[in-house]
Amino acid sequence: MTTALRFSLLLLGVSFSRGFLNDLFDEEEEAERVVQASKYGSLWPLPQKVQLSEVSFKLNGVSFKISDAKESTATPSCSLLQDAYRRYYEYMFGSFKRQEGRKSRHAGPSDVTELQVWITSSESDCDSFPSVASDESYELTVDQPYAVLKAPKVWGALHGLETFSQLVYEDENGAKSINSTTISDFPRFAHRGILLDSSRHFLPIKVLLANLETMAMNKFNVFHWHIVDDPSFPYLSRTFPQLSQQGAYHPYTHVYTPADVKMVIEFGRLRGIRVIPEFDTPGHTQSWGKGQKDLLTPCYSGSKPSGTFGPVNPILNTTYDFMSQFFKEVSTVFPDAYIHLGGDEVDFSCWKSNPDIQKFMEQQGFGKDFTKLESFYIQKLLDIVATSQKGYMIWQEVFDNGVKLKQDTLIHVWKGNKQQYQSEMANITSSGYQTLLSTPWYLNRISYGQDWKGHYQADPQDFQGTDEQKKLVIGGEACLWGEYVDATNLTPRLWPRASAVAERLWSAKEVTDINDAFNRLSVHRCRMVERGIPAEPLFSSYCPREYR
Ligand code: CP6
Repeated sequence: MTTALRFSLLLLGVSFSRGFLNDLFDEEEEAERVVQASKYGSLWPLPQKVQLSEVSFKLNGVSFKISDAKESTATPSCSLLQDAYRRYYEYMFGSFKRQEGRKSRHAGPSDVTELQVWITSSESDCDSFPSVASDESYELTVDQPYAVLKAPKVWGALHGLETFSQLVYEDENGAKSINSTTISDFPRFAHRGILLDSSRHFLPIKVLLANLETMAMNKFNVFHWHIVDDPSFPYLSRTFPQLSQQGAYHPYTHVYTPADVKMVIEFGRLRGIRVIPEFDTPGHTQSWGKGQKDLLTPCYSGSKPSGTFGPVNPILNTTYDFMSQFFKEVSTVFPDAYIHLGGDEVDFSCWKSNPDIQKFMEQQGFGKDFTKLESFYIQKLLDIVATSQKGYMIWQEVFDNGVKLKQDTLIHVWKGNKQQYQSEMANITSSGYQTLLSTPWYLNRISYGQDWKGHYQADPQDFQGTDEQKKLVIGGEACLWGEYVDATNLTPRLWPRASAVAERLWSAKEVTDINDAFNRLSVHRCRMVERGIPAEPLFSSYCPREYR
């Protein structure tokens, strides 16, 4: 049988079960080779509880409405919801509108004519920022004449709209259809993030927004913005404009102005996505030194300064004055309750070479242990940031070095092989700290073949520990470090590989069937393509509407 035939069957979506297909085609083919219909259609990430029926309804693009339910606590002035209704209407009927054949059709008795969105909690959160504690749950009932989407808060409604749009398919005549369905859904983990690095290469706002849009399609809820690093400093600081004037790749074209940053934050908020900036110190700060005199440690060659600079200079009061002012600004520009403070990969060789640092080490009784100096710096930085009422995230080294941390500190695991990251997660949680995993999800690393399967199989709670410890794992992040990534290749490198991480972090722990995942993800990827996102293919196949 031809791939084309299989695919047209696939497009019939949820109305065909696996059993039906197997009866028709007696030989079971390998999932790597041919896309087959999943009984869950193209739902991605898979909701917690799904009841699908074979009863199908038509949707009429002319008359179909998404509207607030009468009882909803969200008002018509909630532009977050109104914008989302418009977006999802466009995704469901946008390309359909331009096709012929449905103009003459009037709503029939078998139509779903409306999706009613019912916010049930007294506070809809319409004008709030999402947080780690936000309720993202929703319940969706598709029936005729109405489908009903119930959610305590707008955040669940956003996810439910995405799910509803994923249930829509075209029948054999190209008519938009949806099956009678009941879904009850909520995330397994509260923190589901993507890290993008805008320092190795400047990432235009357009690319950042397209990524946020795609994150929403995959129910990700945190954009970890690794905004500055050694190579460039594109963040335009109002307090210290010389940082980007001197440290950006270009002082006007390769910077994020306050207006740009605001736009990214609001675009994310409207999709239920938090924006957590990372200002990584004391290492990874070469670009900071260009616009801020005396911030970095002068390295020595013998008894003379060599002209090069190392990590932030931890022995000067001016360093901490600068950090106080800088993070005061950052904590007002970014509304999220958390800031990522980095603290990874500090190279001690420059500190070792500097006689003033050597003297300071002696005075403090640090001996030759430079992790003590690093901890001294981080300790002071954490105290500074804590005064601005923010929580902090830090890379695992800070914990490894024994820095005293506030109990609500989030420790981000990024290093090592599987065994190493598992024992790190066990250590962190047995000390009572919350943690996040990234080690298995370095999507900047590429290899030939279907590496999404490895990403899909990693589980952040897979380590030795009590239930109490497992509860301290609040999620994970897929990372796309920027050394080899700019606007030309970011989207296909990230998607749909990050989608594998999305399902691991959203769906129930038991959702591990790799063949079913392949079938659903293949169609989900085609949906992203149809929505204008150049997501790369999983394997040989084609999409009903190819990327143009
Ligand atoms: N930049 C910063 C990086 C990395 C880290 N921090 C990194 C390390 C190893 C790999 C990829 C990225 N480029 N600031 C580590 C958290 Cl494989």
